Amino acid sequence: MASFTIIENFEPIKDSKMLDKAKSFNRELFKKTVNPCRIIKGLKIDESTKRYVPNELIEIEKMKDIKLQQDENIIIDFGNHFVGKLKIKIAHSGSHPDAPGFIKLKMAEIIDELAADSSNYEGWISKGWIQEEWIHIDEFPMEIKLDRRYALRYLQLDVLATSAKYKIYVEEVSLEAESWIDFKDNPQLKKVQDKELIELDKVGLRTLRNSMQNVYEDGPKRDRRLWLGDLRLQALTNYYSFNDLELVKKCLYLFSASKFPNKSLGACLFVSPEVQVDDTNLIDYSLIFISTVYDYYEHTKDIELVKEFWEVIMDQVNTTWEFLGEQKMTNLNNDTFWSFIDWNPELDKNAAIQGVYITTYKHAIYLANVLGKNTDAKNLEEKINLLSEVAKNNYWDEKQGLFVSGDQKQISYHSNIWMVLSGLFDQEKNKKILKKIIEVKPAIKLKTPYAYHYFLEALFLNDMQEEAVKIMKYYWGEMIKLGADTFWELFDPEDPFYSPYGSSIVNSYCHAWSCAPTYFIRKYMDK
Ligand code: RAM
Repeated sequence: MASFTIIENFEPIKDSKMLDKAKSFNRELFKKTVNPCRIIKGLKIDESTKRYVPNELIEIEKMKDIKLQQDENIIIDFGNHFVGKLKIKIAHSGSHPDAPGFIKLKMAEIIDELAADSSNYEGWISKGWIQEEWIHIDEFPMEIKLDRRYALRYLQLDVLATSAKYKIYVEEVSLEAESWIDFKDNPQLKKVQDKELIELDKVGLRTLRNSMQNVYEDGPKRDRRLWLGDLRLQALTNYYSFNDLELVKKCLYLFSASKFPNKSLGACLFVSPEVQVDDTNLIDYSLIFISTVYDYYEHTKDIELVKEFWEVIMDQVNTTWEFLGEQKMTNLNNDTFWSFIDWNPELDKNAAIQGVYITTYKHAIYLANVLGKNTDAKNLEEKINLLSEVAKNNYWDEKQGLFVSGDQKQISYHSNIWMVLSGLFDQEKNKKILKKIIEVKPAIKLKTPYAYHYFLEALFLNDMQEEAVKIMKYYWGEMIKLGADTFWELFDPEDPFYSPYGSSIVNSYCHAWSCAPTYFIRKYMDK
């Protein structure tokens, strides 16, 4: 099911002061030249995982010996996931070329993307995200410097045309990797000895670095832009690893620089050629802005920053409050894209959203008290009391000992996780709920590392570290077993090719909302 919004004649409010502040953080990205490490000849299916794996590996020194004729290809492996610009020198062997060469380049984060045929793509998000280029070569050798930045580990070159008189080969190839973070900056774990956890942390860290570009991108292959829900989790992980405060501030200012006409913050933002909020508003993402400022304050105790954003925070409180109407709860289905929570079309989101309201409004109260905004704090407290009352009366099912959502009284992980996070009940009861949900294994599953992040948070906050580590190893660990160099946007261990977009070829395989292991390991276990 397609999930997008189009608003006709959309006219965002611009805030030039916020924009100038955001711009003051602009800086050059760090660069590093990466050379390939091996050649892959052909792919085959691994029967146990149903995923593609290399058929044969060839040393990189032999790259120039591989002369390709029409309909042949070469796969170049850079050994790990990088984000940057490619340089390729293509030469010929044989007679003087009597016709242009015609090649296709395919850039892939994981091997399976190479095997997918983009001409069969029928998903509902744009085909433009598939990383491919078609190039004519009129004169050999030709040095190709791709302008477009790509996210890749693998580069496949298909020869679409030569002539009977000559063959094509790759003489040189390299990648200029880019990141907001210096490539030398590699924060190490101090205490953790468990090898699986060390590996999870490493992959999480790489995921974060590769998506830290001119903004916190959700994924450097797709959507290559700033999303609010993603930003919060990236910033949190960053505090415990690279600890770069500038990019977080830059992104907070950017979101505040272009808003919806009612002052609500958009779910995501374009920064180029000009900063403009997208015409998508997700109620949970607007609310999560509050928590992103709260987290920043908790980490830095920078009261000045809270002051600067207080008005924006209260705008989010007011617009989201209006959204609730008389009942002080939502009652919406998934026919429109009004909230996110997770990429699970079966999910009834209403209970979970109520949990997001209470959680984030509590963060707002905390900040109101920090600033001494007593009237705002009192006002927020009244709202929270009402929301909590409504939550208990409408979503709590005493008999089952779980929260349920919607007319069908749906049981999901999501409703229970968010209600636990909202602190409606005490820790003892929260533990019971979390244990029960693990035992019940609801049919409505978590489909993204984003949703899993909040599951881990609920477990860690309620003193259930053992269960959290088990889940971390099961979920993120399984991605590593399947060959992940960076963590993926979407993953269901029981349905590993899951995609809400109509095809997993457009899934992002370096998606920074999935760095949870790095955050939780460093925050709770590496002390
Ligand atoms: C997708 C992206 C992004 C997320 C939104 C809701 O487009 O994966 O990360 O925040 O969905």
